[in-house]
Amino acid sequence: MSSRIRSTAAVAAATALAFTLMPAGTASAHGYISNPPSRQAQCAAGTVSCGPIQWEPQSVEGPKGLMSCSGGNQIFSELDDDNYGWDATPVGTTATFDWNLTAAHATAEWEYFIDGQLVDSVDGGGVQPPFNFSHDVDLSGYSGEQTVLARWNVADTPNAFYVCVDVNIGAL
Ligand SMILES: [Cu+2]
Repeated sequence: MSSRIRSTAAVAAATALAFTLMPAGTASAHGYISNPPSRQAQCAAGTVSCGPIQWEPQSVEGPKGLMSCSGGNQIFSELDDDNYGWDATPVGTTATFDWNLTAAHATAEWEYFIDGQLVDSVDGGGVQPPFNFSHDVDLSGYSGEQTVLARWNVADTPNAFYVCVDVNIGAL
């Protein structure tokens, strides 16, 4: 076997291993909140100028349990910057969050936080959600400009998807 063929075989083996390590059915297929426009939705719409997140707003995936808008992904680090120029969408004391999925992962639950405090939790029942759905979240304990951190906890992987949405509560 020539060394060239050997190295090709090694690359093929490494590629096969990488795919084995990925959760089933991933690639770049997941989901995010499209409205009110989340930080990654604003990147995708060109409302603000962003790095690679503009091409894949659905891909903010990280280990469960983080409280970070980027899900710990350094390549999406602008999502963690509260002073990046995000639009804060006026909402009432209840806001409707519209999710847009590109893969309907079986879901443990969705969680909504403000300032690290759990505001609402929606049970996913461990089943696949529809590709588009909405949650009405009671924000009446808060007012003014706030950042809502949503976590979508996948039922059958160790991971979650992270979405931050800037809102102006009570302004609508
Ligand atoms: Cu996915």
